[in-house]
Amino acid sequence: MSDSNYRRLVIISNRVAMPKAGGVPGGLAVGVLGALREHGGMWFGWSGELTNGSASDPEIIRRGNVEYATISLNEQDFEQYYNGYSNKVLWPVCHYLLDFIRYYADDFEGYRRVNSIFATKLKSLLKPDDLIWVHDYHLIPLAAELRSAGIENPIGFFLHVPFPSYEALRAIPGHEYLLRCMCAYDVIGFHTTGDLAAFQTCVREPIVGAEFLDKNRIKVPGGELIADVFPIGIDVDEVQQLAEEAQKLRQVQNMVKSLGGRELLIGVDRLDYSKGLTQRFLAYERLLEKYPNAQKVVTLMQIAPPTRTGVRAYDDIREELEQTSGRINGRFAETNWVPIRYLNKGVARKPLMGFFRNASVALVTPVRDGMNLVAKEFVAAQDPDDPGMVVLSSLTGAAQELTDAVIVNPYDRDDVADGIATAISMSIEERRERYESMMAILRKNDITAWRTRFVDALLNEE
Ligand code: GDG
Repeated sequence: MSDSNYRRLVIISNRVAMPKAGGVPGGLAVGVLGALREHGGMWFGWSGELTNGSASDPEIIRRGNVEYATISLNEQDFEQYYNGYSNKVLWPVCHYLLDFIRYYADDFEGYRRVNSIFATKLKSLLKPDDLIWVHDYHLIPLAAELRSAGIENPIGFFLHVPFPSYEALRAIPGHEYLLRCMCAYDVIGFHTTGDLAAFQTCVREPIVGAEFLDKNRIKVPGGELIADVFPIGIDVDEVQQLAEEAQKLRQVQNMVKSLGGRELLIGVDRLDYSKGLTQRFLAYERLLEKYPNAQKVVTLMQIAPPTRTGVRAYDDIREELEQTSGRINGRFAETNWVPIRYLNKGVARKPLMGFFRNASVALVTPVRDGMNLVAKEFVAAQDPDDPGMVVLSSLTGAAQELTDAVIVNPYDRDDVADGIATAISMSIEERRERYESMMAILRKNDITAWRTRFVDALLNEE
C-alpha cells in the first residue's frame, strides 16, 4: 500500500448515514463507510434537522477513524434545494420523466445557495492533503463553489442516477450552469457506458465545447477531467451471510408460513414514480388474467417505504398504488388468498434479505434506474442450490450487468407478465446456471471494486 492510500478521504452527500447502535447500513452506506475506514476520513452532509434561522455549523462525532460532520438547514433552503430543484427538476429529467418537472426560479436559487452553504461550512474542516468525493445530483455545483473558495484538492463526483441525453438535459432550466459546474471536478463517475456517452455528448455542445483526449480524459475550459464508468456493486458476502442468518428469524419464518405453500414474488422499492410500481401491479394483474393457474400458486409482496413525502408527485403515486392494489385484490381475492400484499413501510435489512432468500421471483421493473441495488442484493441472497430468479427492467443500469436475469420492458404489461411466468416455471438447472453467472459478475464488480477504482482514479489526478 503506497503512502497515498493513507490520505484522508472526505465524502460529501446530501444525507449522512449516522452510526447507530445495532443498525445495519445498506447499499451505498456500506461502500462509503468501507472507503472511509480504509483511508480514515470524514462524511459531511445534512443532518436531517431543520432550523428556523440560518444553517448551523457542523456538528462532529467520531467513531474510530471516521468523523461524521453534519449541518442543519434552514427550512426554506431545504425545501427549495432538496424538494424543489433537486427532486422536482433534476430527478425527473435524469429519469427521462419530463412530465414530472415542476420548476420554480426560487428553487433554482435555493439549490445554488445550499451548495454554496455546503462549501462554506466544509471549507473550514478541510486539510490540504484531503481527497474529496462528492455524491449525487443534489451537489453538482459543489466543486465549483469549493474552487472559488480557494480549495485546490482533487475533487471527484459520482452520479447515482442516470445522466440524461442532451435532448432531455436541455429541458432543465439551468442546464448550462450545471454542465459548466461539472467541469470543475477532476473525476466524474457514472454507472453505465450509456450514461458516460450521454455526458460526453452534452459536453461536446458549445456550452462547454470539450475536446476529447485519450483514456476518458476530457479537456474543458479551465482544465482537464476524467469521466469514466464505475458500476456500483454490493458486499456479496455480507448479503449472503445476512440472508442465511435471517432464516432463523421468527419474522421470516412467520412470513413463509403465511404463504401457505404459494410462491413468493417480491418487490422492494422506495415509493417513487421512477420505480414503475403502478405498471408492475398492472403487469401482475395481466399475469393473473393470462395465466389463471398462477392464481393458485403466487403471492406478490410489495414493500414500498415512503420517501419525499410532501412532494405532490410522491403523494399522488401513493394514492394511485393504494387504488390499484385495492382494485386488483378486490377483483381476484379468495377467502384464503390475497394477490397483493402491499406494505407502505420499510423492513429491517436482515429480515429483508431473509425475505429475498425465500422468494421465487424478484420483480425489479423501474421505468428508469441508475443501477438498482435491490436486483443485485436479491441474487446474492439466494440459496445456491435452489436460487430464485430476477425479472429485471431493461431500463435499469443493473440490466447492463445482470444479462442472465429475465429482462423485460416495464412499459409492456404482456412482456412483464410473460417474464414472470418464464421465471416461475424455469427449471432448477437453468436457474442455477444463470445464478452462477450473475454471481460471478456481482463478485467482480462488488462494492470494494467500485470505491477502490474511483479513489484510485482520484489519486491519479494529482
Ligand atoms: C439510488 C439510485 C442506485 C429499500 N427498501 C428497503 C431497503 N431498501 C434498500 C435496498 C437497497 C437500497 O435501499 C435501494 O437502492 P436502489 O439502488 O435499489 O435504489 P435508490 O434508493 O433509488 O438508489 C439507484 C443507487 O442510488 C446506488 O447508486 O442503484 O439507481 O436511484 O440497498 O435494499 N432496506 C431496508 N428496508 C426497506 O424497506 N432495510
